[in-house]
Amino acid sequence: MRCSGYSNINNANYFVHFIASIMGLLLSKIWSLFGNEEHKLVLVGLDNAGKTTILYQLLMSEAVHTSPTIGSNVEEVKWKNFHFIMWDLGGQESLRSAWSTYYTNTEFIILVIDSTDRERLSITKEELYRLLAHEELSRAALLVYANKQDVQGALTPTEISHHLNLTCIKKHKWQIQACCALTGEGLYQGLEWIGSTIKSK
Ligand SMILES: Nc1nc2c(ncn2[C@@H]2O[C@H](COP(=O)(O)OP(=O)(O)OP(=O)(O)O)[C@@H](O)[C@H]2O)c(=O)[nH]1
Ligand SMILES: [Mg+2]
Repeated sequence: MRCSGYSNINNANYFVHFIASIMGLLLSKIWSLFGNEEHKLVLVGLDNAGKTTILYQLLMSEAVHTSPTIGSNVEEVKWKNFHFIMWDLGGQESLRSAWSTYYTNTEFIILVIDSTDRERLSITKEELYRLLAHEELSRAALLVYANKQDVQGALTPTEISHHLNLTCIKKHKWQIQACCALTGEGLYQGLEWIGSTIKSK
């Protein structure tokens, strides 16, 4: 009799824990639907790719005058129900070794590419695979912006995808999006993909 009483208490405990975890899940889903959850994104890419231009285009809907970033810029971007914390990292060679200090809790890597910079695509590729191998980015998804599509002769997303071997990336969700940071064209399609990736989690 005592044994069965003990097991009833145990069952009741399990039930309470089960209900509590379901409630927790529901609350976190509702919390994220109302845009209260922050999502950390890092913008990486070689110098002159257009990262800072993209960040301020998303923030202010205009093309700002930029100078090369030394260190980083960080801004909160609210879009639809999403609340993004966007870190824009300086892309000069001497600054790239510091990128990894920004990776903790990153949900999305945004790799910005100057689609006219054919010569340095192999360097971008090296940097891409180095960051994808980083432990702190093992769960991050990758959005590639093929920027500067307004310039004649710019590589297409398909060509860039081919050069970077994107189809070989299996451990990370990824997407490539053509864009022009000066006009903002294509930037929001990229955010749409990020939004749908968040919702599918
Ligand atoms: N034509 C064209 N120029 C662009 C575009 N996006 C950025 N630029 C220009 O490219 C130059 C570099 O842009 P930035 O945003 O400063 O580049 P960045 O990636 O932040 O560079 P670092 O801070 O050095 O890493 C600037 O002169 C921008 O105006 C674009 O879509 N089209
Ligand atoms: Mg910059």
